[in-house]
Amino acid sequence: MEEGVGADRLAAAIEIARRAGALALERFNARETLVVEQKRHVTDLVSEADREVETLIRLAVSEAFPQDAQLGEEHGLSAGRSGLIWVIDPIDGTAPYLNGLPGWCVSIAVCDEEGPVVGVIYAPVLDELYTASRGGGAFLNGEPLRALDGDLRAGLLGVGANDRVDSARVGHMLAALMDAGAAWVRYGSGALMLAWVAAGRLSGYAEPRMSAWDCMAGYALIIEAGGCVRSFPTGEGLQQPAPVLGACAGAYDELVRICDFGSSPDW
Ligand code: 2AM
Ligand code: CA
Repeated sequence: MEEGVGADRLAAAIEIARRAGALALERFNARETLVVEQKRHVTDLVSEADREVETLIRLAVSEAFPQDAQLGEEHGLSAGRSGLIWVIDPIDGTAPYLNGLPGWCVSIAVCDEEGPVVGVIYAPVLDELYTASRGGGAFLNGEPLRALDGDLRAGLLGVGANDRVDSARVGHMLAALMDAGAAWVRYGSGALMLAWVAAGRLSGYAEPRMSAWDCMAGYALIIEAGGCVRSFPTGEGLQQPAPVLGACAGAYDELVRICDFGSSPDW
């Protein structure tokens, strides 16, 4: 990658995430007027707002970086030729969003073959803007972030699970975490909970099956805040769901063992 590519994309991603967040917030404040579709489950929803916000983001990216590929939750893949791909979740935490809860965000990452180059997460209701670029550090509203210094029990642990994963296995994972003394919480937006790992608010975050748009921006933040992440497939693999695990360095290995994602292809 040529020098300065990340800096351009970071500045653009911040500006675009703020505009996308403002539109999402406007729709959130009038959410009773939104047309909502249930995809598979009461936690798997999509609204006009998700589609409209992703369209705003994609048009802005196409205008600024027409050579870059894009992959978004609602509008899929569009090819590029720069080796960089924008990975977009217009609203992560659609279920909290549509139920009037504050825990949702816009998540935008730019990735290359090695993983995330840039990550931006904007939570409009909380007025929190998380930003990171490879080698450039992670920040919350401009203040530097560090992951927790401690083990799994040094703070709360974020967890997530959706209706596509085996409920009995989720039960076993939660039981094993409790037996290990972990105090788990679920907030409904995987991206935002990954940002909270970077911010030292959570010791880690584990979810058996997530998509790239749910986790790549959060991963950029955790890596830059000194934490560890389970690598997500790149290239074609970016389009398939995979287990997600991000944690402070002192909790990571224990979480890998307890969650056992590596040997569980049937999650
Ligand atoms: P979303 O709100 O963008 O759909 C919560 O556990 C996390 O799982 C959120 O990041 C949520 O993202 C995601 N999620 C919800 N349903 C999902 C599904 N069926 N497959 C993959 N991820 C899902
Ligand atoms: Ca979404």
